[in-house]
Amino acid sequence: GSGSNGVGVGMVPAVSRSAVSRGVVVRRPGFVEGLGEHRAKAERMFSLMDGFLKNDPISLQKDILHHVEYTVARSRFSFDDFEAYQEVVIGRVSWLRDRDVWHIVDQCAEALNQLGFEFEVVAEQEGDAALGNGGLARFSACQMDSLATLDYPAWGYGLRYEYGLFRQIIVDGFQHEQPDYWLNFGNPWEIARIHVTYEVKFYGTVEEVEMNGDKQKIWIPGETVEAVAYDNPIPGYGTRNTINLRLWAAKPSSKFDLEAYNTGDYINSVVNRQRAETISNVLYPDDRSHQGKELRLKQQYFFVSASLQDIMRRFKEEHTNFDELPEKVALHLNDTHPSLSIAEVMRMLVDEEHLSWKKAWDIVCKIFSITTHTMVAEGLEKIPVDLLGSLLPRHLEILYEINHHFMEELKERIGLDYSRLSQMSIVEEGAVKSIRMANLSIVCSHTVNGVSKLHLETLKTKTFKDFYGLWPEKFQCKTNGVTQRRWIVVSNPSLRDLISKWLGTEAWIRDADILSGLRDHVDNADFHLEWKMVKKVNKMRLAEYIEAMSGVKVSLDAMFDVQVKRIHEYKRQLLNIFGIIHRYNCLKNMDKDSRRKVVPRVCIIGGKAAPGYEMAKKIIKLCHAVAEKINNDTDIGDLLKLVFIPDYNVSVAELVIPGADLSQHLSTAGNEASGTGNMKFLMNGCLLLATEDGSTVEIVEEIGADNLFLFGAKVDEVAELRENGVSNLAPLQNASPLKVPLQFSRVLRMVRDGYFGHKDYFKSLCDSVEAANDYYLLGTDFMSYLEAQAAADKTFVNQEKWTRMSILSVAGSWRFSSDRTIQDYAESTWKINPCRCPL
Ligand code: GPU
Repeated sequence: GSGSNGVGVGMVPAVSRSAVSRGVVVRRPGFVEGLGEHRAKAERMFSLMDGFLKNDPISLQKDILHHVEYTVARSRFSFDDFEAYQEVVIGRVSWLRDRDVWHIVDQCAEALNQLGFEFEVVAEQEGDAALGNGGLARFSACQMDSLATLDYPAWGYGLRYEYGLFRQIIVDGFQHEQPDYWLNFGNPWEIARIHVTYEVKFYGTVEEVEMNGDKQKIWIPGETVEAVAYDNPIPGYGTRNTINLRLWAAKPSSKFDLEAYNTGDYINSVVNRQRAETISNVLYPDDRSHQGKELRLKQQYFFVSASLQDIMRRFKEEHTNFDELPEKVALHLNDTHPSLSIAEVMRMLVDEEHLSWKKAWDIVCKIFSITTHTMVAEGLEKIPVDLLGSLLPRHLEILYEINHHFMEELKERIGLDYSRLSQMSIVEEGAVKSIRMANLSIVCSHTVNGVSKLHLETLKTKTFKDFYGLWPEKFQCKTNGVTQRRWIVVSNPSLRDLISKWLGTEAWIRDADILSGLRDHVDNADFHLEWKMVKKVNKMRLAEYIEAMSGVKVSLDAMFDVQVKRIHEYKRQLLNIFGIIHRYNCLKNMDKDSRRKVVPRVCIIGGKAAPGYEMAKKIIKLCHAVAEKINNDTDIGDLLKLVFIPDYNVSVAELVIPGADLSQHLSTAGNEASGTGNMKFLMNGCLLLATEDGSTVEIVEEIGADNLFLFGAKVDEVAELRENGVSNLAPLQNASPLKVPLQFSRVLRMVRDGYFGHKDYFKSLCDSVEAANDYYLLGTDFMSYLEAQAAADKTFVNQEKWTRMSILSVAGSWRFSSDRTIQDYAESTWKINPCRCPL
């Protein structure tokens, strides 16, 4: 389901179009340092490759035909587009041979066209690798792209899920989930490293043994599975640097358990062994909070254990002294999901390498850093002690010991303040005793990063206030970013060409700062004309897709208004839908003359709901119910359309984002840690209608408040508004003395009374925003929201002003390139330098 992604898609690895989750691990200082012999060999190979492996169309054709004949033996059979796609990838972009993959796109296109294939069609054969849920995972993919392009010697690690994020299908307006068996026809990008395998152990007991006169704990595990490495190349742009995303698949251990096979129950033994594979089978589809599930914990440890064995093996190949570990290895935890790594490295150093606890702890504290991606404390990961103790008994002991030392240190620093001690403890007492993974990570990491200024401020003053008091220097801000290679170059080729033409260079593709140069042309009439043409082309592409998906014909003169992201109450898709119902009411009450002045709108909503998240699923159904009413009202015609785009994923995003005029980011202030969708729309010249939340605050800093449409309560007003329904801070611009404006009550009543059908089904949804329960302040923010919408309408009529704002948005997006984010991480968190490969 890659949609029509335009030129270029096929040559970019699946993984960089994907959403990958989990940790990013960085190795310093990298590449071939200290490997004189290897370096000489590599250089010789590179120079031979330059001679043999040419990238002209004829050589490429030879390659493709070679593979058709000798790899898949298909020359005598039908050889279709999908196979052509696979062959091009396997034959040409295998990463050991690639040099600057991005620059052979045109040659590949020509080679394929001469063989009778259409390049665009071949490129579309590639589907998404949906190895993550939402913003967190896609941010990892952008980071990998930037790490490669900026020549950093980094490795990414994750799980090779056989089932990625579910496919969303809509039946009668309800979401249904279907498995995404994405590896069905193989994945030509990956290289199975069948010899890179590690044993990962679970369960069992801990025993104390005598060793050289000392007592030593050892773990006698009860179950062993094998982790097999699958490598996915991430080529940088304009560089030979290709980094590796190593994904682990679980396989039954190759060791035979003689006992099991001798009991005579051969069939069952085999079946049981096979169960090991389930560990990496499926991605958990809720994009936060999956607490207390054994399989989830197994996945986390499987991932952590295999990755750390791999990292330690590489370290030990060249070094014998663990004092050097912090010089050579930096481990970055992408949220707390891989934070068992801390206990695992301690176990490796103390139990296996026989370092003293103190020495091991000193080393561990120098290699870990973490980024947290959530605002709300309730979202922080906890692991029940019972579960952990049964699956990883030795790790639980280690965690208790880490906590013991930490508590001793803390008592010395803050005294016997028991309430504070218990809040900061890594172990949470209570009904379900559990391990607080965030506290563990903060204690052990040398740096704790927030993903926007606002997020960091919340971490410092609320979520981790006590830790900030203890270690203020640990807390840093690394505002998120997105890669312009994916979000402009690949997904918006018309804009790419226009930008390059007016800047007179393609250098912005590697150096986003240059984009700010667009400001020089902001008043040029010719530029405006071409700018509007590009948007039109992208809107046509999107309109065709909408018609194909939903049967709804939309007018290109309408404002395309988009909200696409995971469905969450805090992201307030419901506010959007209520706004649409209000707009519908207004239209219905207008006379013909007034209607003529209305700006037509196409409202587009897309996003997946976690399968068990009921409110989110009801929001999807409500969207369809409202769409049915509005879209079939002949009275309304083109003035208002509502479409839900099913199965929102990266491929769909590549189509939708360039085609949007306006995009909505409606989270109640203080809830979205950063947000990255806002940056993608910004890069595509789409105006934002947004609350002052997460990274939007910094977008405002960069482009100015008059170049987007802001609304809603500010972060420091939210608590008071929740309490009392009023704010005693600077009076809200549009504050209404009533907590709930009439317009809001009217819309709510319509839904309650069954105007859109399904009265009973929507009841709990309505209850959740009723004045007494309205935790996310939909009622409070409603008038302000409508005013921002009205401002957007008014501006859209003035196309010159709109185009100016659009240009200034793209110009200001330079600051939200993930290249800037990664450079900041490299310099101030990981302390690594680029290692440019010989060209
Ligand atoms: N995010 Br924690 C997710 O998508 N899923 C999660 O489980 C967690 C965070 C997002 C944040 O919601 C978003 O604000 C942020 O931009 C993104 O991570 C990357 O930092």
